[in-house]
Amino acid sequence: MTSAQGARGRFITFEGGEGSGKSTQVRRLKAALEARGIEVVLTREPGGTPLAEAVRRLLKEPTGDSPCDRSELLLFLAARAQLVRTVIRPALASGKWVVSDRFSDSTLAYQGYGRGLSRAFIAAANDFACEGLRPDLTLLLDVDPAVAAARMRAREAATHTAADRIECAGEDFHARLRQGFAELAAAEPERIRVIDADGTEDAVGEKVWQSVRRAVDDMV
Ligand code: T5A
Repeated sequence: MTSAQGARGRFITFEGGEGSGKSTQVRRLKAALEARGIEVVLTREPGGTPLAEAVRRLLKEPTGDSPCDRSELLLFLAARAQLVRTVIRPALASGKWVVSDRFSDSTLAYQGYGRGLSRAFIAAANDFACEGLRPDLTLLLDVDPAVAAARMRAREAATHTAADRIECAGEDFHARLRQGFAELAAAEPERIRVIDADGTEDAVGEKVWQSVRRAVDDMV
């Protein structure tokens, strides 16, 4: 594992489609790392700063003016630039580990493979927004779409919420996303580890921990 551009902390991201269990595993990993004496900062995308949380609301809640694909891309990038500059880089520089629920691979998957915008442009724009920062390790939670859909329906029923604009994008869109994530992982197998996330929370958590453990052993 290479370090995040000279920073002492480590930067781990979770990626995957909706309902793959990222938020659940992010919380579990934080607890596991803290139990080993590692200070952890959790972030989520879009969000994680007041400005980025405001952008999240623009992207996820109805405004009466649905963003066009290019506008959507630029909003995700604006939120990321703020998060990297004000939260992630300072945390890494002070030796903390940062665990993020989504990061730049989501933009390549959703706005690139999903919406069909230029992936070369997105890669360059990601680099600009992140000032060159890249994750040390990315856990890609891959789940059967039917399993993910069942989890989302169960959550919506339990919390009396409805699917948001992007979650409603349709089966073709979500099939392109899954394929896109798989291609990103194949292109960078050292950084992106694919985790079969169809199992129970405990079973997935164990696979995540096995992927992270080597990095922890190197650090503590
Ligand atoms: N987006 C984001 C882009 O289009 N471009 C970008 O650049 C970025 C950064 C973000 C949206 O923005 C898009 C992607 C998204 O559409 P969000 O609300 O943050 O929106 O959505 P997600 O990141 O997809 O988060 P979700 O909460 O929808 O999915 P998670 O985090 O993968 O799943 P989680 O952990 O919340 O679990 C979902 C449900 O399943 C249960 C949980 O208890 C929960 O109820 N669950 C399990 N059940 C059984 N077995 C397991 N192993 C389970 N794991 C979790």
